[in-house]
Amino acid sequence: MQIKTYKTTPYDDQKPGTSGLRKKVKVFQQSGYLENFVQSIFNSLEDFQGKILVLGGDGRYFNRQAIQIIIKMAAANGFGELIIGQGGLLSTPAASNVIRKYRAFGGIILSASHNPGGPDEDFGIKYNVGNGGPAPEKFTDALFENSKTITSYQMAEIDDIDLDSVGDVQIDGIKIRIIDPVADYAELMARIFDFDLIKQSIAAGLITLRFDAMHAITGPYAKHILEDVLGAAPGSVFNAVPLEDFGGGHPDPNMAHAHELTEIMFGPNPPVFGAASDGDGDRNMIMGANIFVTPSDSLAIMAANAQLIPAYAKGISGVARSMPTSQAVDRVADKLSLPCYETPTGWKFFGNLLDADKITLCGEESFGSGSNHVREKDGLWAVLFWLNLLARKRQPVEDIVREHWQKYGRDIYCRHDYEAVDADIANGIVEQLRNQLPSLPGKTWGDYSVKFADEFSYTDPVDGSVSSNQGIRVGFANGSRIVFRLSGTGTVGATLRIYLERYERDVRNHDQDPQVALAELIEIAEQLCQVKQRTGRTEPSVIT
Ligand code: VG1
Ligand code: CO
Repeated sequence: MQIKTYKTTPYDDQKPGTSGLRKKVKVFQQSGYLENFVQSIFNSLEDFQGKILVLGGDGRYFNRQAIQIIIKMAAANGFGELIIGQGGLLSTPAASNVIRKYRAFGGIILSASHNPGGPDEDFGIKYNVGNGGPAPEKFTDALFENSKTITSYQMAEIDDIDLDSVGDVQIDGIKIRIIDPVADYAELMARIFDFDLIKQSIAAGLITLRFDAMHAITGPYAKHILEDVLGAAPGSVFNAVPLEDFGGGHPDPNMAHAHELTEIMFGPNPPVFGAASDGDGDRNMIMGANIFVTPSDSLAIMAANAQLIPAYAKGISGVARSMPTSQAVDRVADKLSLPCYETPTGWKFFGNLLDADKITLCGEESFGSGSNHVREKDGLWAVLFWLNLLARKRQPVEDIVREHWQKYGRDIYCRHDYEAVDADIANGIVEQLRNQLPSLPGKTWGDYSVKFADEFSYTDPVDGSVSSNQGIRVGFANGSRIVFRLSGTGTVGATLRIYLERYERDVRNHDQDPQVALAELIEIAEQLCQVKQRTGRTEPSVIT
C-alpha cells in the first residue's frame, strides 16, 4: 500500500465538547481540518496496529466524504480491519454495539446528533474506546493537545470504497467489511426484550403506536424492528427515510421539535404509545395518549419496573443520572436500596460505572437513557423498554406515570435553554453566579430558602479521576433545585441551560403545568443569573 504524508498546520479550536467535536460543515471542509483531527485521534492511541476500527455516522451531509477520508487515514496508520455500516450509516448505539460485539479496538462516529444538518449546518466526529463508549476526558484532553502541535497526517493511496455493497474487501494490508447497520442491533434488542409478548400485544390491538424518526438514522432501525419484526401497522414509523439535512428540521426529540408526533399524541384518537428519536439515534422521547413523559420520569419508571423486562429480571445493580437530571430516580433507588450515582453531563461518565457493574441503568434529562447493553444512550432501546412495559402492565402510559407519582411523589421539571448567546455574556453570567455562591446559603424567597450552592465536581469512583466546573447548583430546603450550565455541544455562540425542579408529594398537586408550578423558581433563576436582562431576551429559545 502506498502511503503519502501530507504537511499540515494546526487549528486551535479542535477541543472536543460534551460529545466529540462539533462544528459547522464549512469548518470541517477547511483544508486539512478533518484530517488533522483524525490524525490527532490516531496519534493519541497506542498499540492499535492490525486491530479493528468501527466506522459509521448518522448520514448527515458530509458523512460519506468524511468516511472515505477516514478509511484512507486508518489504512495508512496501520489498522488491520475496518467495519463500516452500509452507506456509511450506524446509529450511535448500534456503533457502540458493533465495537463490543466484534471486539474492535475502538470506533469513530460521525454525528452532530440533534443539531441540524446540511451544507450550512453542523457536522461532528468523536472517538469511542473498546468498551463501546465515548473516550474519557483523559483521552480527549490528550487529543486536543496533539491537535495543537500536529505537523503532518498520513493517507493511503487507495480508491474510494463502495460503501453500499455489504461484504468484505481486502486491500493490501487492510480488510474492509461493509455490514448491514441494523442486523446486529436488532438481534441485541431481541435478546433484551420479550419480543413475542410485544408482538402479541400489537397483534391484539392492545398497543397502537407512532414513531417519528425525524428523517434521521433510526428510520431503518425502527421500521425493521417495530414494523417488520414486531408487526406494528405499516406507516407506524414515519419520517423514516434518513435525509442528509433531516428534511430541514432539528432532529431533536422533544415537543418543540417533534411537533408532528406531539400533535398526533395530543390530537383526536391518539395511539396508545408515541416516541421519537434524534439525529444519531441515541435520544428518545416517550409519549402516551395525551401525555408527555419527561426523560427524568422515564428513567425513574424504568428503574422501578426493570424486573418486568427479561434482561433485567434478575435485578439491577444500581442506577446513575447526570447531575441536572431530576431526582426522581434517586427516590426509586432509595426505596429499592440501590446505589445511585450523580455524574456530570455526558454519557462518557457512565462508562466506568457500567464496566464495573456498579450500575445497570442510567439516564439524562436531555432525552437520553440506556443500560449496560451498550456504552451509549440508546433511543430505540428506551422505546422497546416502554413497549415491553406496556405489554406487561396492560395499562395506558398515563396510568403508569400517575401511579408512579402517587408512590414516589412527582419531581416537576423543566429546562430553559438560551441559545446562541454572545460567549462573553454567557461566560460573564457563569462567573457572576460563581461569585455569588458563598453568599447564597440561607437566602430566602417566599417558600424557597437556599440550603446549598456550589459548583459541581465529580470524582469517578472507579478510577478516581476528577472533573470540575460541571455546573452551578442551587439547592433549596424544600428539595427544589436550580442548575445552571453552559452547553458543550453547540456550534454558535454559547447556550445557557437552566434546569428547574420542584418536588411535590401531594397527589392533589400532581396535575400541574410545569411552567406554572415552577414559576417562582423560574423567577428566582432570573434574579440569580439575569440572563434576560443581560441578553435583552424575553424568553428562552427552547423549553423542554
Ligand atoms: C447535551 C445534553 C447532554 C448530552 C449531550 C450529547 O450536552 O445536555 O445531556 O449527553 O448533549 O447528546 P450539552 O453539553 O449541550 O448540554 V447527543 O444526543 O448530542 O450525543
Ligand atoms: Co444524539
